[in-house]
Amino acid sequence: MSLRALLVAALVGLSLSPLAAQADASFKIIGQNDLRYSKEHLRVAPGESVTVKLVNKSHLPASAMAHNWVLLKHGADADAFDNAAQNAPANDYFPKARADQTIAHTGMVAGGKSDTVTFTAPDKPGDYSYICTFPGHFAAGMKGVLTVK
Ligand SMILES: [Cu+2]
Repeated sequence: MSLRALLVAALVGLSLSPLAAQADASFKIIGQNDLRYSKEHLRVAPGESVTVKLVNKSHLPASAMAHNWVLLKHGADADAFDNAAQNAPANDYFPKARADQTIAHTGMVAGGKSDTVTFTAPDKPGDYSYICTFPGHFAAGMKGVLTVK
């Protein structure tokens, strides 16, 4: 290999490595009939661009088994949020009045469908809860934790 080729190789390596370090975090989460997310723990870096794709693999009708993915801010009361969600069936069980307590959320996803949301991870390290607000799902354990570290 010539010196020139070595230099080119080194420059290509230098330009690619920062891109690799900045790669977005991307997660695919599946919901079915068992009222659990397939991933109950996600880990991301502070300020990182995060993409979550929620896939509903249930074969039941949407009125019986739909799912969403709602990421709450640190310190938000998940029980109170879920209670408010139950009073918002016309808005796909997403309580607009409490939108300021969320970081990101998908829409309500019917069986066989998916929805994807992209957001910026919080700068503050810590654990952030995510929940499904379809009636009864959070109470049954459809929840998880996104750790920023
Ligand atoms: Cu659900």
